[in-house]
Amino acid sequence: MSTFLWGTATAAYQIEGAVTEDGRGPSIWDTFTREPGRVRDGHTGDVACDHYHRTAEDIALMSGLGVNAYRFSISWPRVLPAGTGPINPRGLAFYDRLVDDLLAAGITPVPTLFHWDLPQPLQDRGGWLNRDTGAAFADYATAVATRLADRVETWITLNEPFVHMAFGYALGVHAPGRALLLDALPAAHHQLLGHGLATRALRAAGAKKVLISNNLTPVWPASADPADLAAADAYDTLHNRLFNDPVLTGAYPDLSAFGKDAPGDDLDVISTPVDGLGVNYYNPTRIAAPAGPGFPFSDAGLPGHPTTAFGWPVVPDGLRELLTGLKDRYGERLPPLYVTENGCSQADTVAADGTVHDPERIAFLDGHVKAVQRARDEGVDVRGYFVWSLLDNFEWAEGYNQRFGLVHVDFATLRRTPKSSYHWFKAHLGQT
Ligand code: PNW
Repeated sequence: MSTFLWGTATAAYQIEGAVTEDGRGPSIWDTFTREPGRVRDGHTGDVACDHYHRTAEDIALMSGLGVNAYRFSISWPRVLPAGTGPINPRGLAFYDRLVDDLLAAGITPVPTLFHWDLPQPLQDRGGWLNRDTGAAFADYATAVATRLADRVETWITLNEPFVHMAFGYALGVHAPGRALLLDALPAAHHQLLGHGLATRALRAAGAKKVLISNNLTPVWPASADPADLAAADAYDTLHNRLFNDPVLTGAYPDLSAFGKDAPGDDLDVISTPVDGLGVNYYNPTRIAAPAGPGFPFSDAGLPGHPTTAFGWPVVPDGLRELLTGLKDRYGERLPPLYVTENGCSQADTVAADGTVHDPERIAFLDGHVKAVQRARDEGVDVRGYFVWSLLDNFEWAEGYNQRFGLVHVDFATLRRTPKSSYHWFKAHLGQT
């Protein structure tokens, strides 16, 4: 049995800052954050947590926490400033050092290759609406793995292709800010194609384990009314099955509820076997029949549960339900599962005595870690759990206004202060 991975997760644009340093090229988030009205309070990732200059301090925080793994993302425009073409040696060297420093601290590095920061030059050619972006992604994967796969065993291709398609291309609330509604579906297909091509490229360069991280949600119909049941099925198809089925079964789900055919073929590439499925879980979704024209469902909200500062309902058993539901749906085809993100936003401040108290986060983590344990007791092969996030960071369209960290960051001084949840997590690690 391999060691259970206990870790924290971050993403490059959310923590690194240093956006023009050492030859990094622009990403779509550099562009998007500069457009008025896109991000709350006009915040950008220009400085973020300044992790680029503070990796030693941040690794020490992880050592102090006692985790054995760290999920971070690699900034594509740091490694390939034009998206394709020549490697930027200083960009790649940053991750090379990070990997060495993590290993020296006894922490297993788990890099994600794409956490939404597409090089702007690729967006200028259509981004993920352009099939060529899939091939460019595989070339980038080759460049990174050729350098790091001698020390990095486990890789994640994409982070949450659903959110990138839905928020970035369908609704326009994330970069690149396109509001194409269901015409965004090619962005799903080309991300999945990129995933499959990158999986092959990673293996060819020596990677031992390849995962994809999908954000998944149990879908609860608002009632037993057939219209609500059909709407819930449609939502489940779009959010969960569109990104799991092609990878795990080699077939797209039926999209006729959306009036759409499968967004492409390439299923032999997309279904290249993976060694694990990364599961990012935040909450279940309650769905009712559509309220008007547009999508064939509506979000019915989930009253009667505590909520996070983001307003997201807190339903720990939803994680057990999700994990066991994956086993029920995919059976023998389901690879080992890794919870690659789970966490909550809470508004915390540093008290006069220098401490940060976040009891809601402790309750959240306690409930969800126990839910993972129940899923394992029910026979689901879960091999890791990563808290989102190590640090308070740039929360996309919310800027710095939502805090997900085990460690508080004062964005004026960049001072890090471990919260009470950090001390709680340290004391409870390994109890699953
Ligand atoms: C994830 N939703 O995004 C991302 O992977 C992280 O970068 C992010 O900071 C974290 O969760 C917290 O938001 C999500 O609306 C964004 O369902 C939106 C949703 C879920 C996850």
